[in-house]
Amino acid sequence: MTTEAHRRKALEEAGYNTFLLRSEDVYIDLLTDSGTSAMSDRQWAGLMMGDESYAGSRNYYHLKESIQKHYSYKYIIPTHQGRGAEHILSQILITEGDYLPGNMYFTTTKLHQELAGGKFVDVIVDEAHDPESLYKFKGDVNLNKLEALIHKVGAHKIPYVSIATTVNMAGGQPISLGNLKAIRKLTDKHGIKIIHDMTRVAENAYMIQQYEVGYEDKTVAQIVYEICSLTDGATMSAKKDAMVNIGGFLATNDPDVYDKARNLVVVYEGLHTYGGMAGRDMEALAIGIKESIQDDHIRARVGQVFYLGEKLLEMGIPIVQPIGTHGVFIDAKKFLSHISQENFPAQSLAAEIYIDSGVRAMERGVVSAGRNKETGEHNYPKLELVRLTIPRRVYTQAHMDVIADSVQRVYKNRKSIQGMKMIYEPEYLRFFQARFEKIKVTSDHYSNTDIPRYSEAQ
Ligand code: P61
Repeated sequence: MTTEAHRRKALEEAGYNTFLLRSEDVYIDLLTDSGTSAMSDRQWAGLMMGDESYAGSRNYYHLKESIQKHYSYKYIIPTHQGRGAEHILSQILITEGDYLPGNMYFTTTKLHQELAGGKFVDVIVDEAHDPESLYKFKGDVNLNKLEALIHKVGAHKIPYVSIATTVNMAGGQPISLGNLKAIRKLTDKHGIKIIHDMTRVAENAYMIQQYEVGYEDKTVAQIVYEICSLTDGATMSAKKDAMVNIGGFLATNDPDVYDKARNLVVVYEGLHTYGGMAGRDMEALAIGIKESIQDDHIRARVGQVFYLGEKLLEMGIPIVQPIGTHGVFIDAKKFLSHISQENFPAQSLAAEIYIDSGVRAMERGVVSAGRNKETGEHNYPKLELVRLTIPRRVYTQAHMDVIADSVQRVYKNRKSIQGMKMIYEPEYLRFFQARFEKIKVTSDHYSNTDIPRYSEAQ
């Protein structure tokens, strides 16, 4: 635990960017669920069975079997993490001038598509951009939008449709199997592939089991398998669902894509039987995959996120609904309605929560959305969110209570919170390293600045 004075100094030194804080200055770390989950006793035992041979490690074969058995894909290539797989796949499948429709953008996925010469097109349902819509499957694709794009640019300009399970930027929202089957039908008609960003597929499957008619008696493992079977290939950041600290892979059913990927991976990651991973990490991943699709595990995992979300809703805090599966996403536009989007409300809110309690959250709004490649202007997403991300098997319900109390305190004093200006902006994925300054109050814009902060009021 740190003092408020300590946190104020630490955050100022970090340029008001929670990515730039030292973890030692953080009390409860909700920056991400990526690589931050706790490995099980079995996974740790797996580390001890690491076969660190340069080529043909035993652990690679175990990982391959685990992916084939649980995820259905035929060919696999380990990579150091998700973006390593995105890079290789984008370089192979995309040519200059191609269009990549998807169920909302993800930062690294879109960047790799652009670096390969493609243009991302959002074809998600409109409900996904509305934090208050209670639609259960906000990860669904609007088939009319997809069909319109195919007619406009031609199927030959669309190498694949990107389907994420779940949709991170929409607030951890699932896609339904009914929708995925309809996408499969449409893409089959036009000879277009489906590439699956399967980073949180088990969480998505759990929501299907809970809400989609006809799946209530299926296991999460069965639903995961069915989702994967409907797609042609996948990129995976194994640091989420599969609960390893590092790792990922690229999977495909297409022998030609596999051949090219097997060759390209040796340029950027490592030999095709380890990609970017140590043997021991491949072993922990092979075991983590199996654990991640167990019903009891996933119910407890998503249940904890729901516990926090429901608590915040009871407190009247505006959050994205339905509650997501890997975190609770605060609607910063509504929370800080006096700060205009160009002054980064979500960035400002994440900073304020950290100062209040040492809870580290992440901005998912205009800073994350970057700039329009053609005009150079900021992209202004409809969703301006702060993500409270819950690592798996790490925190207790008591931690959730501490988090909710902190958000409530900040909410009570919200009118005193100021916006920010960006003073340093890196070229790629700017949110990771951008720096900010608080805006000096010069007008009556902040009408309630006389409300004392919680600590001052005490
Ligand atoms: C996260 F702020 N996610 O949620 P890699 N697809 C999807 C992801 O969620 C994902 C990757 C691909 C992170 C880490 C992170 O803008 C950010 O293993 C749905 O991280 O390379 C990663 O997988 C990429 C945080 C990534 C970000 C990008 O916290």
